[in-house]
Amino acid sequence: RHRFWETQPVGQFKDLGDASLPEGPIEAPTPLSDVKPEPYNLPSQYEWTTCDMDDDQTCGEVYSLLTNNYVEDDENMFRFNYSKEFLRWALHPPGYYKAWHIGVRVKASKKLVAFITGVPARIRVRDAIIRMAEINFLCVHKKLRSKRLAPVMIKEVTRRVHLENIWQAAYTAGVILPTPITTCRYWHRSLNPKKLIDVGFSRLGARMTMSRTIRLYKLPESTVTPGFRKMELRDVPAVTRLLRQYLSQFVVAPDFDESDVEHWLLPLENVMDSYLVESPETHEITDFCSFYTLPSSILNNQNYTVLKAAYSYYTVSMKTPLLQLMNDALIVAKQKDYDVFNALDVMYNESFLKELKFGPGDGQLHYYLYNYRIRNALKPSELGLVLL
Ligand code: NHW
Ligand code: EN5
Repeated sequence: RHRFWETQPVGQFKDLGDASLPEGPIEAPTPLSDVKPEPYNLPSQYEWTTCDMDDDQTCGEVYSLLTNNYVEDDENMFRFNYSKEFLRWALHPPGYYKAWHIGVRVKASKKLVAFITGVPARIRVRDAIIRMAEINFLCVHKKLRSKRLAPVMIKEVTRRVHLENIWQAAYTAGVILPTPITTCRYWHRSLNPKKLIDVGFSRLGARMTMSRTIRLYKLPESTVTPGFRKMELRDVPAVTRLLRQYLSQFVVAPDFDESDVEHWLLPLENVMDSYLVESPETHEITDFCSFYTLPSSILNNQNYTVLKAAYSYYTVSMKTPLLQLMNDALIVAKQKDYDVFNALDVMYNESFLKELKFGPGDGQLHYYLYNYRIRNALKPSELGLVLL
C-alpha cells in the first residue's frame, strides 16, 4: 500500500499494538563514512539546488513555489501563503544547516519546481532528549505530481541530515502515513465572521442571522489581565524557565534553551506574536502566550484574496487562568485585524476551545517521528510540540 514508506524506518501499520517491539530508535546510526556521499539521482531533466534563504531572489522563488503549490484544504478553497519573512525566520533557527534547504530545478530553465527543508531541534520523548530534524515545506509543483519525486526528496534530506550525525526527525502532515504518534484536530475561532462566511471558510449556523453571529463572536476592545504585555529580549531567561518547566509535563516536547526561545518566541512583525503576564506587584513573569501568522490565499473569490489567520503556538498558564489568557490572545489578534484564530487540541487547549467559541475544523494534523518508535499512540493532550 505504501511502496515508499514500507521501506523506511518508521512505525508500520502491521506492527501497531505489537507489545514486543521496544520503544526508541528503529535503526542504529551507521558510521558517517557509510552515509552515501553524493546526492540521490533525479530524473535527468532536473537538478538539485541548495536554497540560500538570505538571498532575496532565491527566497522569492521559494515563496512563489509555495504560494502556488503548497497545502490546500480538502475542497481546494484555501492555500497556505507563508510570507517570505516567515520562511526566512522558520529556516534560520540556532545551528541551522543551509544544506538542509533543498530545492529541485529544471536544468534547462532553472525554474524551481520542488522543495523540502529540515531544521535542527532537540526533542524530548519521555526522558530521552534526542537531536532531530524538523522536516517541513515539502512541495512538488502541481504539474509534476505523482511522479514519485517526493520519495527522492525525502531520501535526499534524510541523507543530508545523516551527514550531520542526526538520525531522527519529526514532521506533521494532513495525510495519514505510517504511522502517526498522535492525530490532532484543528479548531477555529471566528474573529471576522462576516468575511469568513463570505469566503466560504465558515457557514451561518442554523437559526442564526448575520447580526446575531457578529454579536456572538464580539470581543472586548482591550485585554483584561493586569500586567499583560508584549514579550521583550530581556524576558528571554524568565520565559525560558517558565516554558521548560511547563513543557516537562508532556510526553513529546521541544527542549528549548535560551537561544531557542530568543529565536522562536521573541515577537517578529507579521510572523510571531508573544505576550506575557508580569505581576504588577512582584514583577515575576507568571504566564505566556504566543501565536504565529500564516495567511491563506482565498482561491476563486471576487471580493477577497487573503485570509489572515493566527495559529496558537506555545502557551504557559501558571497564575492567570488559561481561559482568560487565551481570551486576551483573541483580543490582541482581533485588534491586529486577524480574521480567524486557529488552535490544535494539543497540551491543555481542550480546556478552553469550546468555552471560547472555537469550532472544530474539517482538517486534521497527524504527527510523526522518523526512526523512533513509540509504543502506543499518544493523546493530543500528551503532546507539547507545535510545528509551523
Ligand atoms: S506536510 C505538507 C506536505 N506538502 C503538501 O501537502 C503540499 C502539496 N502537495 C505536494 O506538494 C508538511 C505533493 O503532493 C507532495 C507529494 C510533495 C506532498 N509527507 O512524489 P509522489 C511537511 O512538509 C508520499 C510524507 O508521487 P506527490 C512534512 C506518499 O504517501 N510523504 O507524490 C513533510 C507516497 O508514498 P507511498 C508523503 O503527490 C514530511 C509518495 O509520497 C506526503 O507528487 C516528509 C508519493 O510520492 C507527505 N506530506 O508529492 C517526510 N505526501 O509510500 C520526512 C505524500 O505511500 C521524513 N507522501 O507510496 C523524515 C526525513 C528526515 C529523516 C532524518 C533522519
Ligand atoms: C504542516 N505544518 O484542511 C502543515 N485546514 O480545519 C501541513 N478548514 O482551515 C498539514 N474545506 O474547517 C496541514 N472551517 C493540514 C491542514 C490543511 C488545511 C486544512 C482546515 C483545518 C481548515 C476550515 C475551512 C474549510 C473550507 C472547506 C474549516 C470551519 C470553521 C468554523 C468556524 C465557526 C465555528 C465552526 C468551525
